[in-house]
Amino acid sequence: MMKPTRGQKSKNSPVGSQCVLVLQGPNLNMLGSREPEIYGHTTLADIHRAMENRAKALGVRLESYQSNHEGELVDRIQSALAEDVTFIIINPGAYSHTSIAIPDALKAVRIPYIEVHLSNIHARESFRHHSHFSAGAMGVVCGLGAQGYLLALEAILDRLRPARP
Ligand code: CA2
Repeated sequence: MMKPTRGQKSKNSPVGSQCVLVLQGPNLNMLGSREPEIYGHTTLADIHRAMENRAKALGVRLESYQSNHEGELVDRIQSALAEDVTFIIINPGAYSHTSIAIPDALKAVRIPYIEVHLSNIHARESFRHHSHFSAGAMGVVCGLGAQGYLLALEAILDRLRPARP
């Protein structure tokens, strides 16, 4: 039998033992207080609360982490290995367009991730059109505001549900 790769637990793993890590990049701590015309009025705490409620209802653990520093995000991804994180949801913020170290860490730990952007990066300045995270992502959600995080979580929860006999 093939061993499941990291992040893809065997069909027999109980849903309740699984953990989703939500990573937020630089400046996203200001969400809801600045530039609401681009990023909306919802705060990071609101987003995490809504995600936590949804995950809890299905017995899935959710961990959230925001940092303004590239190395700290790399460290957090590396720590996820020891914590048996099953999936990652990440909005890398401006690091989407500049970082090699963070996507390298995601590749190294082999934990599947979904990339989320509040705004439609393709409808903005050309330097935002390319993300170093997209090619390695399970999926990308962009332009749907705070709802994007919940949609990403829903896709993950769907994949965690035990297969029907
Ligand atoms: O649309 C997104 O989610 C972005 O990842 C947000 C980044 C931006 O650099 C990316 O191109 C697209 C910026 C995050 C800044 O967040 C703020 C939130 C509130 C007020 C000011 C900045």
